[in-house]
Amino acid sequence: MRLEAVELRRVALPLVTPFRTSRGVHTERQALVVRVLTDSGDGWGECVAEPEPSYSPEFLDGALLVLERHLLPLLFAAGAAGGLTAAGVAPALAAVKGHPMAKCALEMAVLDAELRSEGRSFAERLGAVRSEVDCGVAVGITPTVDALVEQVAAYVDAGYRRVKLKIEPGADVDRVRAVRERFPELDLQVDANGAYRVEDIPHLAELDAFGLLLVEQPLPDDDFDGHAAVAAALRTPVCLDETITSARVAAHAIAVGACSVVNVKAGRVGGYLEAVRVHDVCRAAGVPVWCGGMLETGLGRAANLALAALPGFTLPGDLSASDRYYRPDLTEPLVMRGGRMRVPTGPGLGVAPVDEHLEAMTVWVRLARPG
Ligand code: NPG
Repeated sequence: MRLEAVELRRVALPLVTPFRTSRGVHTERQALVVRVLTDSGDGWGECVAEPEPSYSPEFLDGALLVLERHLLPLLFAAGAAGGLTAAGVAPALAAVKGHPMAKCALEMAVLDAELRSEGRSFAERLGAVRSEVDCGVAVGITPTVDALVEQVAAYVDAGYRRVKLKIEPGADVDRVRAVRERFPELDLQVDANGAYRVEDIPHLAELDAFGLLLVEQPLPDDDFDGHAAVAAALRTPVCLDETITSARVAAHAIAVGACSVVNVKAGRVGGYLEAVRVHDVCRAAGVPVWCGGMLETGLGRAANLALAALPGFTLPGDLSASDRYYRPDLTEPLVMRGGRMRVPTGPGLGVAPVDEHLEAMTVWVRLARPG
């Protein structure tokens, strides 16, 4: 393919329900939507970096700067004369260290363009083996325990098959106990986004009483030894999210006993092709994986549905229907039926922005050309 131009677009979508984590409150999702224009047609990508560098060092304005100043020149150098492939994007951008979410957005858009022109879906290309995936939902930290139980009840009524509770010191054991008492059979897990320290291990061990599927990222990103200590002390399986930045890191984390489950997010590891490699490494080691979410619009969520249909994704992901996040979504809504969502089968992502929604949600748009 020949790369002719890249459109960068800042979008803002109000969230249906404010979402609070140990890192702060989200009331709207701001994202960067990327469109690559090639001689074989267009492709769409989404950059999941948040406005603040609080999930990881990446943030939206930084992603924009690195895209415009560093990544797009490399991508144009690789593709303006032809020969651009999705598999070639990561090697072409490798001279820039870090910035996985910005890189993921470009690779996703090129992959979408490539697959649309071939008439193949993301699911087929990534190696999906299922046509539907189980839906999970992530519930933020609510002002009260009662409000939490109420929110969980609404999601259970809507048909979600597993619930993840955000926790932090001071909002953990009592909340999990309250939800467990009301829903004794519910598939339940917790996510700390690194809010605890090794000194908290005895406290974290109290979570063992509630039959959780897993505890996600209890300690800071770089604490492999600490996570291995948590894993040794708790019966509840330890899952890693922020720590896992590549397939190589996943292999290391597993080897040192830091986790027995992995959350896979394409943005965190630099693209959907690396996300497949994380899946492959984990599967070879017998470690189950599930698909994480970053409040994606319908674009990123469609790609996540394809990823979550791979054979090693044996746990439900943070994959919820469009109406749990946005009304309307950027794309046609992705809907849940019987607690499951269909994996898109159309060419590329199988979804595209609805023009009218895209216009309404656009904050600004810029077009970059080679040279
Ligand atoms: O359903 O997309 C979703 C949200 C799942 O809790 C979720 N994501 O820490 O994993 C996380 C959290 C997140 C949200 C991370 C936004 C980064 C941005």
